[in-house]
Amino acid sequence: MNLGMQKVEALDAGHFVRVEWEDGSESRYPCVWLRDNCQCPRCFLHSARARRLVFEDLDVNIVVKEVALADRKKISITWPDEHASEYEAEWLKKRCFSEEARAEMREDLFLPELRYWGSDLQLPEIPFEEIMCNDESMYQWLSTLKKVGIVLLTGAATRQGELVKLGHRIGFLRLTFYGPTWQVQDKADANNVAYTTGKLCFHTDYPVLQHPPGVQFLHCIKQTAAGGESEVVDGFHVSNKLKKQNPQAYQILSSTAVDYTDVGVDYCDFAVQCKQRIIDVDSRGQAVRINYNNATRDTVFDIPVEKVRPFYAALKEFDGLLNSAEHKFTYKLKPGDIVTFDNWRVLHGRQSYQSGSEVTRHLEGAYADWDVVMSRLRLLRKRVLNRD
Ligand code: OGA
Ligand code: NM2
Ligand code: ZN
Ligand code: ZN
Repeated sequence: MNLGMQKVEALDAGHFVRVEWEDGSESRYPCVWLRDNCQCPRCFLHSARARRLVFEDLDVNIVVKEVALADRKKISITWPDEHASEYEAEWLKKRCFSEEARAEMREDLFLPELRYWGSDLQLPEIPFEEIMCNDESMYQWLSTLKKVGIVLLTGAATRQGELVKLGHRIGFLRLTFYGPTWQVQDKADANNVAYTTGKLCFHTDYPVLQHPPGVQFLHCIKQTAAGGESEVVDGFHVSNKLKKQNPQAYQILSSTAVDYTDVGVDYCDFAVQCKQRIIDVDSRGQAVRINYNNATRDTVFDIPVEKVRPFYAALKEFDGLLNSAEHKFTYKLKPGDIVTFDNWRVLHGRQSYQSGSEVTRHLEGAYADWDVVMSRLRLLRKRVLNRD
């Protein structure tokens, strides 16, 4: 990382700057990018770590007037209008445009590595107390949550309010129409199927929101004796399988906009509508978010009539794979457990249980956004790996 530079030169009539590193490797930087990213106080506000330069002042055809090695750790550039810029070796090296350097930076910033699982999942567990008071454990928790998609926190108090504490530890929770946190229990005139004793088939929460919550927490406060078991499945793993086994079904689910609806009263009154693809994919066709809740899928279905049956057939294929014994993992929450999972990746369900005059099962739930969780993860990673 502390590599110096041994040579610097302008190329292509001043449109590029080429740096030769001490190990003989080279990097090329477009001059428009260098000018855009001048780090001087006129161009860059260091207190905000943000660009001051306004785009209208950037000449996209700019060329260097002069470029020189200030020392082995710094280059200096003079621009045609005599503006002077300096760039440090380490700063440049990290921003090299080579495929390898960009991949390294991407991994550093987004931690994209995923570990897929099926019924063989070894549910990662960390004591709640540990993550609340130890940064290293907190880092272990969030990095595993990102990589595996699910972590069980154990030994929390069996009363409401633990998730609010967890939220403060991360930063803040995501408020929705069901409140800052919400109580999963059998309710009279339930405003959501989750608030009954019925079976919940595999779903992701809240696809009716345009930006569904990225992370979900379910804290078991009370567990019923019979029934109420939890099920989870790795939606990305199953999507990969579907793509291989039935590319046409995958194509339909990743392109059809499905209507979702949620109307009622809770934190306040609401009438939410949204169109989501059940499998959201990136530009390479890789699943990046599952948006599937059979309960809130609207009766309104805004697609041409001849596409309706093929859509149901495709969804049947996906649902069949989700529920296959090789893919799903079953467990039962105990009072004091908090299951934390990637709500964009992991689908969850629960077995039905007996209703009665008393509440025999009570979970407190909450959401967080991936932006907030990843932000905390980056900060912890820097601190834990000692890279401030
Ligand atoms: C939910 C949910 C799971 C459970 O409330 O959305 O999935 O075990 N609950 O009750
Ligand atoms: N609850 C659990 O999409 C959904 O309706 C998921 C949300 C009610 C907050 C359930
Ligand atoms: Zn400048
Ligand atoms: Zn749910």
